[in-house]
Amino acid sequence: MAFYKPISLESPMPALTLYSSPRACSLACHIALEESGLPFELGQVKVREGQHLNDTYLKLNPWGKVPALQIDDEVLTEAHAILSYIGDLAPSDKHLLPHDPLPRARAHEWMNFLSSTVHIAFRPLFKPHFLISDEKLYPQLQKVGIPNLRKTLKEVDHRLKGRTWALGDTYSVVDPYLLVFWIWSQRDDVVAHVTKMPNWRAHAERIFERPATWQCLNREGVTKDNIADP
Ligand SMILES: N[C@@H](CCC(=O)N[C@@H](CS)C(=O)NCC(=O)O)C(=O)O
Repeated sequence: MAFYKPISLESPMPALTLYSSPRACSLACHIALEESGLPFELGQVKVREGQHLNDTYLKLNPWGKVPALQIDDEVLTEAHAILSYIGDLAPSDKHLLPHDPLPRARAHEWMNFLSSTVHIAFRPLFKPHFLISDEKLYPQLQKVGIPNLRKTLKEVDHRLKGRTWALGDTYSVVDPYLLVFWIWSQRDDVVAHVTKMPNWRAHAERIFERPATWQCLNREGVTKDNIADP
């Protein structure tokens, strides 16, 4: 039972440019592209320097967020959508996104959980100004937000129990997406707020052993020395 139509060998490979910012959620797409072996270019958009709001980038992605993937003359946004696209475009022997319905749905279950719940759970710590204007209320926000973050991250750890990779035995586009939030959870300003997550730690250690991971981190200017910087 195959619902997946392989991309024809005759169809030309699209030109791909990924716009990514160091340590941002776009890192997942960067690593997935590197793992896929597909040719791509990297456009660096340093969010901390406000480059996501400059005219050139806003012309490409008026939403002003990373990641964005330029595919020939189209632009695709949202990490979940870009990872799915990379998984489908990658050579099938890479197995970056399952083809069969249930494992494929599991991949989407993970990616949706990561984008809609895990990513957002960091907001009270990282971007309180997106949620409330009065700085005096930040401690109130964090009083609720930090336990929620802790619980959400613990849930990720729980879901990884007994698994080598997010989907079981095979590395997929979900795994580098998990790595992004692991790195965030180990930031100097976060780590004290979260509990031990042994399953997720072991998962992250496995990803750090893959050459593509450090190739991408280093390409974005992230090293072992600065990986936990806020
Ligand atoms: N829902 C989007 C979220 C994208 C997003 O918020 N990206 C952050 C970096 S992790 C960003 O561009 N931030 C710029 C800003 O805060 O305005 C996705 O999953 O791709």
